[in-house]
Amino acid sequence: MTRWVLSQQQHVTEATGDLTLLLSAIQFGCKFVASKVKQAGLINLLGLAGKANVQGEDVKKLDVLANDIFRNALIASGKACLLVSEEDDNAMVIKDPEQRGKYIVTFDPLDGSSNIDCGVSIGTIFGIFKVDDSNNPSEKDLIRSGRDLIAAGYCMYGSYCEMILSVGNGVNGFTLDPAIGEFIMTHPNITMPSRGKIYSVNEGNYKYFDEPCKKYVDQVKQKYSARYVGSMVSDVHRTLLYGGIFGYPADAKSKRGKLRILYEVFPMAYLVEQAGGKASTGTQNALDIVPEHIHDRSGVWLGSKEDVEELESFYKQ
Ligand code: P6P
Repeated sequence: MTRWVLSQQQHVTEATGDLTLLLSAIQFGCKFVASKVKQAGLINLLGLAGKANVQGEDVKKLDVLANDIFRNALIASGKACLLVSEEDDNAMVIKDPEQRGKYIVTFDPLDGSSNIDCGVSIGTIFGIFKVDDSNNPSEKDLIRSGRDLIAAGYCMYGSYCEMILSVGNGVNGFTLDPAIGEFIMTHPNITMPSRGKIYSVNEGNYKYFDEPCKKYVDQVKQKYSARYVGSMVSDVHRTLLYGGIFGYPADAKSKRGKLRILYEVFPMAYLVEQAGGKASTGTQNALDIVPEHIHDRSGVWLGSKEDVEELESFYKQ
């Protein structure tokens, strides 16, 4: 993966190598977390950390460890100036000017953590923005649309550990070879089919869905299979590779949706669009959303272009 990132850097005349080093730090964090996820049951890392996060969700021990790992790796890279983590109430400005770079990293260090204790796949999701003035970064630098992303990716800790990454010209997948501790390219140039045969949504929330959503689900279940892991990284990874549609719509229970814009919706929408798919709230392209706060949420449907456009047609009607 490092060799591939370096090859991409060579295409960019004004490249300084900063993004390469930042991605190297993220790679390191993913390798470290992958190792701890595998050992969690053996070294007493399962279970609750005994606190709630800004989302009011129970924090698992692995959530805390993963957050510390990525925060330390990103600070040590010297290429970030502002960090936004699902686990931290406020954005973190890199204090030492000597350690400050020109990138903002938004990340969910361990998404799907409600699945940790039962061994279901979980993952890290990240997005990378550039700032104009890295001397005075603030949360205001994040009140911008997902169109400003310069890179995004996720790492899925599943039956195999896979890093999916885009730096703006397509999507590539890299599988961790634990024997050598390197991510090896196994899924070059991932391109989604224009339509799939799987729909993925938590139908336990059906009674809360709005009418267009209910009509879409009633229709799509007549022709597609249902798959829902309940871990966004796993559901998106399957959708990216197999096609189809994944959704976590805003509904009467979650009026702004459940997924967070900056470090779940934007990175996944960016990746899906880079792979030829689409991401939408139902009425707006997900990448065009502009959050008001760093932990703002949004409803989202993403996947094969024709499947998402079919969903959107129910809102148009
Ligand atoms: P529900 C995991 O907690 C998460 O944030 C995403 O990974 C996942 O897509 C969603 O919530 C699942 O939510 O309400 O279906 O359990």
